[in-house]
Amino acid sequence: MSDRITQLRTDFERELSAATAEADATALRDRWVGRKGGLLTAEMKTLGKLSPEERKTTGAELNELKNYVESAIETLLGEFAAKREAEQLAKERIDVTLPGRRVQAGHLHPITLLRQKIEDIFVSMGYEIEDGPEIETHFYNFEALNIPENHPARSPQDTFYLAGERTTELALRSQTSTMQIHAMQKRTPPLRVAAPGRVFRRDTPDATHNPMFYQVEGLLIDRGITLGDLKGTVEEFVRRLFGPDTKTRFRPSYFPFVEPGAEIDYTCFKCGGSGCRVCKGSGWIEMGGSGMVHPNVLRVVGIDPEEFTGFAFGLGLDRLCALMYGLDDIRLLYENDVRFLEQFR
Ligand code: FA5
Repeated sequence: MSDRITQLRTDFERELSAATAEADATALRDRWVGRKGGLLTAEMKTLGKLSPEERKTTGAELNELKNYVESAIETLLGEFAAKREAEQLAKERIDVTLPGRRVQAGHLHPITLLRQKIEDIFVSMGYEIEDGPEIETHFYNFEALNIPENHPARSPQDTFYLAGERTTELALRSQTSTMQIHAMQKRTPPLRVAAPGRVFRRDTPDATHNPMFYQVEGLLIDRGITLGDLKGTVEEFVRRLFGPDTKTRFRPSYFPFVEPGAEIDYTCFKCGGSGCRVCKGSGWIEMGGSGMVHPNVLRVVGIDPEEFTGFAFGLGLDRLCALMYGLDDIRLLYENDVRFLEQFR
């Protein structure tokens, strides 16, 4: 073998062992066997200058070297490609034995849980559950409920009017008592209806007040209904909701749509009756209003007050919820703090 070819081979092998990256291998290929400017390609071109005898042996040796160079570079490129593929696979590897990530499922709001419980109690006592509008006309908000023109409840300081003006016909209902009218318009007595829903008032928020809160209205109309039936029903309702130990009391009060009227209190959810900041020292918390349906209200919906009497009551759900879950502030219910809500899962 000619010295020249031996030298070329040695040079190539040194460069080959120095190639540590895929780019080195491709550069090596261009440098040695590239179609343009490849070292061996150029060497081939010099064969023409040799004698026919020399050309034969040197040509064969050169060819052999070229094949060797090509296959060595091919092998090296193959090794780099395999390495690249293995790295990619390692990156994409999934450990199927790892524990899964738990998807957090939603759950019902405490007010909804209480509402469902209350609906169940009313249904078991023979009441139909009814839903109604949150935006009402003057007729349902005031007139039909026997609320006189100059009553404070009509004032924009208490009621949210839709255009912010008292003269507007439409307002957000400030009590579920509007549902008494809807219920009686749809049915003929005897009837029993319970209507839970949202109500709105311009109240300053504190531990027992929120501008948006929930009430449930109960209404029963039949022949010969008395105040005793009202008391018995409310007491039974509270016992079924909170157990036999919860005490209620009735205080005479005025609501234009009942006569007589009474406020219903129950033992304070915070102190249990001894007196605290939440119940302002009295030991009692106001749960709702009640009374015997006013004859004027019955007449508005075409029921003869000489033949039928009935009672109605409206309870605040937020305060019932506070009692049930031992909350010391009803505003917690509307802050949407997940740490609070998660406890009702
Ligand atoms: C009424 O709303 C009458 N409609 C109740 C009624 C119905 C009387 C049927 C007669 C016959 P009152 O304004 O007192 O009554 O409200 C009833 C209850 O709602 C209150 O006892 C209280 O538990 C709750 N409540 C009132 N204002 C708020 C408020 N801002 N935030 C949370 N709860 C409230």
